[in-house]
Amino acid sequence: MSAENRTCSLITMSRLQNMNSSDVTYRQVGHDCSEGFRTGATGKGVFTIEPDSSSSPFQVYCDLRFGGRTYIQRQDYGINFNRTWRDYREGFGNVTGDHWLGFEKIRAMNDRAICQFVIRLTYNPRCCPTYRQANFKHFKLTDEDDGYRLTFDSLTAGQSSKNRLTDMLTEVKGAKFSTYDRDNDDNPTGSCSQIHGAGWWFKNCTRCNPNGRLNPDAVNVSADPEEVFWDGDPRRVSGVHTALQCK
Ligand SMILES: [Ca+2]
Repeated sequence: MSAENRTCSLITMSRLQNMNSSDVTYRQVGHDCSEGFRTGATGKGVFTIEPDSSSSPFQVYCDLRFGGRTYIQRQDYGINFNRTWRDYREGFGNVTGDHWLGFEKIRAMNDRAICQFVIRLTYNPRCCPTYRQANFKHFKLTDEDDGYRLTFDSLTAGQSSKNRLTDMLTEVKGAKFSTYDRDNDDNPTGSCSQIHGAGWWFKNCTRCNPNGRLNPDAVNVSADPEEVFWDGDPRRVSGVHTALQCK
């Protein structure tokens, strides 16, 4: 579908109330949330998108500010992210709350678009600054046979220094994804996914664990390898939001 046709296909549908989530129809905003932003959609919430490479539309959580971001992961409430390879491929959770969108949907969205990978951590206590963020340019994943290998060009310098998250991804660039039931890491004697209780792009192993177990009410940094952590950051993470912002 051409960009013009995609724009013309913008469909405004009311969110239908009092129905099961699987029956609810959400406004369609085009190929991804970034296109929704460009065509005038506003707000934050669940919308329907249909990437060119997808066989059918699906629901995503959009933040229609800052260029429009499509969430691929959200962790605020502490659902279990220690899941199987299949779960990470197909997605889990609910887009209205904590979820992983799923590699096949992420790849469909990213297939013909140039996207930034945006990762934002929020903290408890909620104080100065309340979040830190890093944006990585030209995010791409390889296919399942190649282990959904993580590639990107570089960290952008878009954030002010006080809100800039330390770069913990460049050192795992090129790594395959691993889950507890599929060990693709560089640790010859063990499973990084089992050590850290999470799916992630591990080498041997990691200095960040955004899919680890969340403890939103805790204040001090934990030494538990299965909890969410981000080296270089002295505070306990209370939320993780990961999104794509595409052109
Ligand atoms: Ca291993």
